[in-house]
Amino acid sequence: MAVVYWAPCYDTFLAVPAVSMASLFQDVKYLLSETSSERLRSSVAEVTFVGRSNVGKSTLLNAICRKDLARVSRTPGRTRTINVFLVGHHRWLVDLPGYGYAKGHPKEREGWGPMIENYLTSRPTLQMIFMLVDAKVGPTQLDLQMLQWLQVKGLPWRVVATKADQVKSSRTAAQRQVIAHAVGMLPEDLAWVSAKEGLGVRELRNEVIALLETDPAPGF
Ligand SMILES: Nc1nc2c(ncn2[C@@H]2O[C@H](COP(=O)(O)OP(=O)(O)O)[C@@H](O)[C@H]2O)c(=O)[nH]1
Ligand SMILES: [Mg+2]
Repeated sequence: MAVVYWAPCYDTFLAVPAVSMASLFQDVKYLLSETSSERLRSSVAEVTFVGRSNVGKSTLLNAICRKDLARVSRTPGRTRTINVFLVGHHRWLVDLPGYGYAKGHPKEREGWGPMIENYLTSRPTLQMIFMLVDAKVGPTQLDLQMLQWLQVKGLPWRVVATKADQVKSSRTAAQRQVIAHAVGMLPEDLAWVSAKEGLGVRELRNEVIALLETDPAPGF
């Protein structure tokens, strides 16, 4: 439940969350790594990031959190697990393994699908799946397959185009349009970010904060 404060200078009640997510976001901590979503406990709210390997996920997560979280997820064994970062009280940022990486290891790749799919379909408090695609390359076949799967499952998603600094400014509008069209979004709804140059990072951070500010379910 949000705590409702009476603000005398306003002519209405203001619902102010009991915790200030914006301030908690300054102290994001690594919480745990799991291979099975069944062993994950409940959260109040969580958002997750998916994308193919090398799309810039770790770099973007670091930029959003203003912290070197990637160091943790790069330690051996953790690149293929569900990595949970604690943003606030039972509020999570969830880093999923990159897909389409182990070209030569089909057996390993087989295992990632179910891990990712089970996680994505078993979290009632999952507020948003940020699906990262490379701004210059555009969505790959695998990206489009994942997106289609998210839509079939009725899961909340939003496409984030990464490494936008690699697209010439004269090409930006056209490339944005191409990607948006490919993923079935309006160009203005496509998040356009460059972790390297900081473009769009603050907006994305604010979006994550707003998503995680959800009130806990009764009895949580
Ligand atoms: N130019 C550019 N390169 C980036 C950006 N973000 C990440 N990279 C580079 O892309 C490569 C893969 O990034 P990483 O975050 O490890 O990708 P991940 O495998 O998806 O976690 C690295 O060499 C990064 O330096 C960006 O915004 N701009
Ligand atoms: Mg990574």
